[in-house]
Amino acid sequence: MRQKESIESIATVLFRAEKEAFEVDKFVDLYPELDADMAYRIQERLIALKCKAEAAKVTGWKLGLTSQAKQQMMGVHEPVYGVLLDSMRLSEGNPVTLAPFIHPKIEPEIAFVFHRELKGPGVSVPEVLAATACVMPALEIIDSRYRNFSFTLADVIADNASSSRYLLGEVHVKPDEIDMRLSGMVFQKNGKVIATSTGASVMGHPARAIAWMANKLAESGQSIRPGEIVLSGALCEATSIAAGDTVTVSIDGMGSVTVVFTN
Ligand code: OOG
Ligand code: MG
Repeated sequence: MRQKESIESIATVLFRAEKEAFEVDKFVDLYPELDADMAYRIQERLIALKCKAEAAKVTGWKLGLTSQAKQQMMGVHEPVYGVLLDSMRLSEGNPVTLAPFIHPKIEPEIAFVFHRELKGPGVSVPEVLAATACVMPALEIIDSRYRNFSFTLADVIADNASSSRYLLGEVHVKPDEIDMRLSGMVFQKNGKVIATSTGASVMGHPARAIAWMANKLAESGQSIRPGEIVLSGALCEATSIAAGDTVTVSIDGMGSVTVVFTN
């Protein structure tokens, strides 16, 4: 009983923190029973609250902390997943106001779109690739609701893996047209290269992150459904953003995506 109440109150605080753009302290200190399983239940409640308030629909999933760079930066040792809603998607070409965010950062990812259901357990990399309609470069804006982006694995899961917004590139590549491990990535802010990486930085192959998630989702009877979008997790560390910044990710064979930020 107490756990159900804790789930409800943590989900409500995280929902309000995003809506009203305030920071909260991580919850593990207050709720010692908060583990990854409980955190995914909080995430489900949080998504239900957001869907209701924003009349939003689930459009896919995001992976987080799938590269060593990100795991080290955040001090965790395994990936996490979160839910994507239609209300989180931005389109390229429109300047993005920083007004709704707390302390946003941006990171380059590879997005997968599925034409077939992917249901674990036992999903492998070739199965992920066979179920993939296309891949494209993506930029994810993350905005942890926790003070200074300071959280444990359970905290970040509860907070829907710091999700905020995302943009997709327009070039759609079939997965058998490229070797995604070798896809070179250039991440630029205001014309300057701030990081370079390759697809292999995501768990050796971005599709391995997707397989991990499909198998993890199976534990709660869920799957990746046809038409859904999945973000692979960042290929390098996230960078902070300020008004006036222009950020671009370019990936070999996949084109690029650019976003401009305003006040
Ligand atoms: C957690 C979200 C991580 C990624 O791509 O690794 C994430 C965070 O860093 O706040 O979205
Ligand atoms: Mg991300």
